[in-house]
Parts: sequence; structure tokens; C-alpha cells
Amino acid sequence: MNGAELLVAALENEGVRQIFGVPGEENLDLVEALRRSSIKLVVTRHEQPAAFMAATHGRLNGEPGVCLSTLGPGALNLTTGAAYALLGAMPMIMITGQKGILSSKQARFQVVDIVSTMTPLTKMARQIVSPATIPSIVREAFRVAQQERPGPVHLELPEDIAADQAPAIAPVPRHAIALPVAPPAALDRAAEMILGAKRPLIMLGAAASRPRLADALSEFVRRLQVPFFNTQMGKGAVAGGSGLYMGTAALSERDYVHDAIERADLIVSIGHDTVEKPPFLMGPRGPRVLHVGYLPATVEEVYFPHAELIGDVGPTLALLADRLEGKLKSAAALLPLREKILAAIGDRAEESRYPLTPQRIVHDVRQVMPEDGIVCLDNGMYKIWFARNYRTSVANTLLLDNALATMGAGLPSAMMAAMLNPRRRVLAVCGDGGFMMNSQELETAVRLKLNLVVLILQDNAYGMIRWKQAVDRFADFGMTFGNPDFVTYAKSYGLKGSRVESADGLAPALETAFAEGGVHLVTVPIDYSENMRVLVEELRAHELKTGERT
Ligand SMILES: Cc1ncc(C[n+]2csc(CCOP(=O)(O)OP(=O)(O)O)c2C)c(N)n1
Ligand SMILES: [Mg+2]
Repeated sequence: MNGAELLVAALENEGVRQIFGVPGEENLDLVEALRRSSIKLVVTRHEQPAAFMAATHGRLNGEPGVCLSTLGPGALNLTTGAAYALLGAMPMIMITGQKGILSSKQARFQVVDIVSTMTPLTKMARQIVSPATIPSIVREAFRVAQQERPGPVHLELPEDIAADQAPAIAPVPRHAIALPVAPPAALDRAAEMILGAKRPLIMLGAAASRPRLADALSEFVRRLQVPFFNTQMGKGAVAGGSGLYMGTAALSERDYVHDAIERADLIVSIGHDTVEKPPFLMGPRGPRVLHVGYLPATVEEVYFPHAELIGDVGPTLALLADRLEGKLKSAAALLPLREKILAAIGDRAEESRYPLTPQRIVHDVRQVMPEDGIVCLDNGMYKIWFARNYRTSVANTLLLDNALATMGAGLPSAMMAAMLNPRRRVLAVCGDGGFMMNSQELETAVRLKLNLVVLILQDNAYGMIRWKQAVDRFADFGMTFGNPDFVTYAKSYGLKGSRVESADGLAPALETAFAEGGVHLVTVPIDYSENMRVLVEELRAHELKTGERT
């Protein structure tokens, strides 16, 4: 076997089914080994979306996704994906090529120190220097990528090591690992803290969306009957119908959900990861915080928990609920605020204005998406609206990136969601800016025969930055651009495109697109004047009315 064959055998041992990327000549032994394997090579049209897809694979099913590139330029194109997976805690493996390391016939042509480049962007970055080490390195890479806190791992396979013959070495067998749960003394202390609270509130953070946690979290909330809110990336972690959802903290302060957060005297913060834009700001006043997580909290100016409960979150929460179920007299103390908060969020959701308001778009998307439908957002102004207004009742049905918050990941993440869930409705929601950063992948989506609808929100601008400009009282300058005719653009890729022409046209356009199957593109003009009216003026007025802050 050569090095490339050993690597592919090790990847098969890890259960890898597909690898995304753009190969170069340095990868050709690997490509040949893949050709003779059970693993499918999916070429993309740029390396960055390949990494976004691989990361989303890890995010959605817990097993690392794998992407591939050549040396230098290709590997550098993976770096944004590496950061996306690192900040977003998504398990992913990146394999890049390199010139030979035993001799160098092309001198330094295309050679960049990619292992050094990847070191701060990954949990582990290694050059493979001999075929014999491949089985153990690959096993270690997958373990590191998957272990809490999950993230990306980079392996560089130089072309001479890929071609080098070595005795066949069996892959390292896998085994399940059970994590420790919090010790009884820590559970007792946490239970005492919660029993003593007069107005408790649960917060679900990014780690609450780990695929294996959905049932355990729903069960915990059901047993305690304590109302909960979530961060943007914790959205959907508790199954619906609980009647205990208080909102999503899409802003860091002053939103309606903060009425409950500020009145709370204890926040049980489950899986919060401070990579997220803060869901609330801790200060000298305000609620005490009990951090529950796989790992200890990261202390920041705005997050410094008063107590921590560390261990495998699911079983730890079950043990905590055993100590609390039926004993919390004040469990529902903050629940009376729920109706008012949710009503304020739902305001004007059915308004018939054209161009459409963000509230109407969120409302209509929710109408068309079944409970288990998956909405994948790119990054732009609408992310705040979706995080705030889109109600979810199934884990990981609103995929957004509130960690690196990069533009360009919406379409690739939706493509991965569609590949993993061919029978569920999957919708990518992108701004006209973010969509154009990776729109070339429409070709990949068509080639893969995905069922996927892409919704483009058209304001002919980098709307979010334009909004910030206005909020900070800068002149309205430099943020607008022209767009291709998106319907014609869609057609040129061989997919169907349509433009929403009236306030009532969005829901039927989406419905038709989903009903027909395949890849569809729908473009809708959006009226962002609501950003100022609601997210600035209305919330300021609400703040004055509640009179809580100085
Ligand atoms: C790769 C990248 N570049 C720049 C930014 C900064 N940024 C955040 S949102 C945004 C505007 C997004 O525009 P668009 O996709 O059209 O969405 P809109 O806000 O207009 O709805 C920009 C430039 C970013 N987050 N990521
Ligand atoms: Mg825009």
C-alpha cells in the first residue's frame, strides 16, 4: 500500500462517505486511492465552501466532515472554513497536499507553510512524514476533532509520502467513549442554588445544539418546568410545545427577552460558548449565573459565572433533575412575561407591504417550512430577524453562524443539510451580498441533484453594515451595489428561478419551489426600514417605558 491508500483505508475506518474539495496535482495519488474506495469525491468550485460543507456535516451529525485541497493557494482557501469550524465548534478534517519533503524538484514553487498557517485555526495541525504513522494519526485526528470542544484538524500529506510504499498496516479500531458526569457534591451544590432561586431562567447556548443532546435537554426543561430562552446558536434545542420558550437573545441587551433576563435572579446557562455575540451582558448587578457545560466556562468581561457544573451534559442534567423535579416552587415565576414578549416579537408579521418586511419574510418562511424543515442562514441583517422571530421546535432546524459570522456559508451549509436530509425541506436564506460570495456552488448543488431552495433577500446593498452606519449616525455611503438578474442567473445554471412580485407572493413561490423538487432560486426584495423602526426606535421606547436602566 502507498501512503494515499493507507490514508483512504483509515478514512473508511472512520466511516467517511464523501470528501469535498478541489484537488491539485499533489493530491493525485490520493484521488486515485479514493477512486478505488467506497468514499465519494465531491468536487466543489472553490475550496472555502468545501470546508463549510465539511464543517456542517460535523455540526449536524457529530461525525467530522472531510475536505481536501492542494497545497498553497488551495489550502489557503480553506482557512476561512477552518476558522468557521473552530469558532463554531464543528468537527472537521482538512487534508491538504504538499510538494515532496524528501527531495524538492520544484524548489519553492507554490510552497507555503500551511501547517503553521493552520495551527491557530485548528485544534491540531500535522504534516504526515511517513506512511507508517498514518493509521494512528488519522485516528487521533478524528478523536481530537470530535472531542469536546469539537473543531477542525488539519493533516498535510506531501506527495512523496502519498506515493511511498509501505507495508499494509491495519487502521486503529474505534471505540465509544463515555464522558464523566458531574460529581454528586457539585450536583448537590447546583441543586441548592436552583432551589434557592426566586425567579430562575434557563439559557440554552451553542453547545446545547450538539446533535446528541436534543432529547436530554427537552427532558430537563420538561421535568423542571422552568422557562427558558436561547442564544442564537442554541435555538431549537428543546422540542416544541413546551410552553416555556421565552424568546431568543439575538441582541445583547434591550430586546423584549431581556425583560425576563433582567428580572431573573438565577440563570442556568447550559452550553454557553462565549464565541457567540453575548446574549446578555453580565455586570455587577443582575442575575447569578450557573454554568453547565462539557467544559468549564471561559471568563470574559461580560460572562463570569458564579458556579459551574461540568461533565457530560445530558446525564448530568438528568441527575440534576432527579434532585429538583417537583420541588421548585418558584419555577414558573417569570412565565407571566412570556405572552407579552412573544406578542411584541410577532408584531406586524403579516403586514402586506412591498417590498416585504423582514418580519413578513420570517413569518412566510415559517408557514412553508414543516417542523423538521431546515433553514440555513448566511450572514446579514436578516440573521437578527430570523434569530429573533423564527420559532423552532426541532433541534438544528435554524442553522446560523453567530461565531465567525462569515458571509458565504449559507448556501454550502444548506447543501450539506440537504445531502444529509434528502427527505426534509431545506432552505438557504442569503443576502444578495453573501449569496454572491459562493454562488458558484449552485453548479455543485445541481450536479449533486439536491432538493434545495435558495431564497435571496435583495436590497442591493451590504444592508447590515448600512444599518450600523445609520445607527452610529454616519453618512449613508459606499454600501450599495448592483446585482445580476437572479432569475436569469439561476437559469444559466440549469435551475429554476423566480422573483417575488407582491407582498403575498413569497409563500406560494416557496411552496411551488419545494413541491417541484430539485434546486430552485427565489429572489425577494426586502424593505429594511424596519431595522431602524423596530430594532432601534421601538426598543429604545420600550427601554424608556420599562424605565429599568439609567
Ligand atoms: C466574509 C465577510 N465579509 C464581511 C463581513 C461583514 N458583514 C457582515 S454582514 C455584511 C453585509 C451582508 O450583506 P448581504 O449579504 O447583502 O445581507 P444584508 O445585510 O444586506 O441583508 C457584511 C459586509 C462578514 N461578516 N463576512
Ligand atoms: Mg443585501
